[in-house]
Amino acid sequence: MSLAPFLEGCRRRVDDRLAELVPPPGHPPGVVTRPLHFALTSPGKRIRPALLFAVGGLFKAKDESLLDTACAVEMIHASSLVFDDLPSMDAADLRRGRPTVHKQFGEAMAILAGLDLLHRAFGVLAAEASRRRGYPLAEMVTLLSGAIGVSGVVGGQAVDLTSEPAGVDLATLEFIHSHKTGALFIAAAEAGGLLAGARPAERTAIVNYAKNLGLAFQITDDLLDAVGTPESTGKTTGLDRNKATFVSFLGIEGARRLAGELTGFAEECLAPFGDRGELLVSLARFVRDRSS
Ligand code: GRG
Repeated sequence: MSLAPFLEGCRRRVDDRLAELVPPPGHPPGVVTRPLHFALTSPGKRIRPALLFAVGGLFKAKDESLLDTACAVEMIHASSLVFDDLPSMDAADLRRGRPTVHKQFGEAMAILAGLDLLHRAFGVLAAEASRRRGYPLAEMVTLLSGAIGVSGVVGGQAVDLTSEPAGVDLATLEFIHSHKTGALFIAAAEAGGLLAGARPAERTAIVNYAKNLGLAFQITDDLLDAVGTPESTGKTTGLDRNKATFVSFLGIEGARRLAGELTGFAEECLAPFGDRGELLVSLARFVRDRSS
């Protein structure tokens, strides 16, 4: 299958299911269900669920066996965006072409909605395990909670927020990005492999692919912050102006080159899968070339 219809199909399936997994916006207490609904159902790319589907599909898992886990990953991602946009973090006003959750609903309700989403994700996994015999709940919770915590997204974000730009070297920058962004890409890919029963060597290849992909994704994010506009990206741009980024280290062309190299490495990790890896190759190229 070519990438565009695959991404569109994933997005549609995930959007439909996400809307079922949260209470409708009018559900009491509306003060928090409205921001919760808004944060989750606003139009994101759903690339982490797509990665999970693509990896699961590589090992012949059926889409319906992947869907709720993919939605849980998207809930974790959506909660991280709500927190990231807060005044104490990135202080962003625009996300997915709309005002950020705290701008629209206030900081306290944004925090509460983010907390609901984060915990709801694990409730979704538990519900899935009670429906599906053999669902690897313990491994999945270990995988996703590890990706979120201090050894993953939270750790990367903490170093990012507390580092003085002048004191950040390339190794620190790679640490920040591979944790705050890469960890959830890796977990999404591993979750697909786990659900599909991939063998250990296959899972290692997939993790190496996702490491390169996640880092490339953050570099293209840095590029979009530097050269994109709020209209083209749907979010506040220029937020990184006083931060150390791959663009500030390498310049626009250098950052583009590095994103290209990393997606090339990601593709090399797929060699053991031959033609079956084509969709994941296309996904890597999409990440390299994306404009939003
Ligand atoms: C609750 C997991 C969790 C963490 C709390 C706030 C925080 C600690 C970490 C911030 C992590 C973060 C938001 C990193 C940036 C990742 C990134 C490049 C986001 C943009 O992702 P896209 O482009 O967004 O996939 P859409 O809108 O398409 O979903």
